[in-house]
Amino acid sequence: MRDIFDAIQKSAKRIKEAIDVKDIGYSQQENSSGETQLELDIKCDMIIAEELSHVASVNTISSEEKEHAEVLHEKGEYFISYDPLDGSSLIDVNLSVGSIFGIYKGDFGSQNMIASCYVVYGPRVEMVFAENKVKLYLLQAGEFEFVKEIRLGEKGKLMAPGGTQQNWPTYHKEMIDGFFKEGYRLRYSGGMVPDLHQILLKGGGLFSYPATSDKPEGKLRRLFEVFPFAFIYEKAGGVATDGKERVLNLGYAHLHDTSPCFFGSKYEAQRVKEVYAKNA
Ligand code: FBP
Repeated sequence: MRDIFDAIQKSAKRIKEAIDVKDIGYSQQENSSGETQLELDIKCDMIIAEELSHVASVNTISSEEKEHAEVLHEKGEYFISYDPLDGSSLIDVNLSVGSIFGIYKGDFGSQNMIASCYVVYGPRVEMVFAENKVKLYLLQAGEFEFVKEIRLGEKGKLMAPGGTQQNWPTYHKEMIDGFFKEGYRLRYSGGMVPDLHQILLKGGGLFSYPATSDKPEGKLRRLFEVFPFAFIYEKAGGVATDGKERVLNLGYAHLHDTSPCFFGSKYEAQRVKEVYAKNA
């Protein structure tokens, strides 16, 4: 695992350098979700694939930016899914973006997940790595230094409601409005990594990206985004659900499958489960 951790750190430093290079625009290619790829998406994908290719324990990798998985070392025991530059469309307005990694043993799948990690590229570069504990690292003078262990409170103050509101189910809108009536503060940038990082570091709240009329299976991808954050939120003492069941009990049929998702402290997640049990 140490060699994977080191490869992710090397990737993060190289991606930060790539982000700082100006004039990287849109390529003419599309990813598996039909989204036009930034040249930066492709470059960051290549950086991670290259760094992981040097790690003998990595059997197979799967990227949000590529249709198919890629076998690197047939004798390796770890399978790694990653979103190389989540929220990349925010680069041109200078908002924070991130890289997300899911680490699985023996094969992909929530039941095989043994660690997960994300890097947030903002005013500072920070990394959160979760195995049994959730640990925060800060990039300082070219090295990631351990800062602290992260734990969520039972209840928070922040609300990050994703998706287009006009396409939310009525009961979902009423639930979100109810939280705001309780005094929750809106914190949503459109970047999954910084939005979830903020809730983790500020002690709690709720991030939601529900099933909507335009995205009935949700938008966020199970292997590349939802499972890794579910693992981190649970290890930090929080909850990750699709509204009906635990995210880490979900399977997947195709690498790019999506899922509605809610990540938060226990108090907020309980409300989600109650509302969705009655309505969904
Ligand atoms: P990409 O992987 O294409 O960047 O999309 C993912 C994402 O940008 C997440 O980072 C974010 O949580 C979500 O989409 C925002 O979606 P919306 O703009 O529909 O709220």
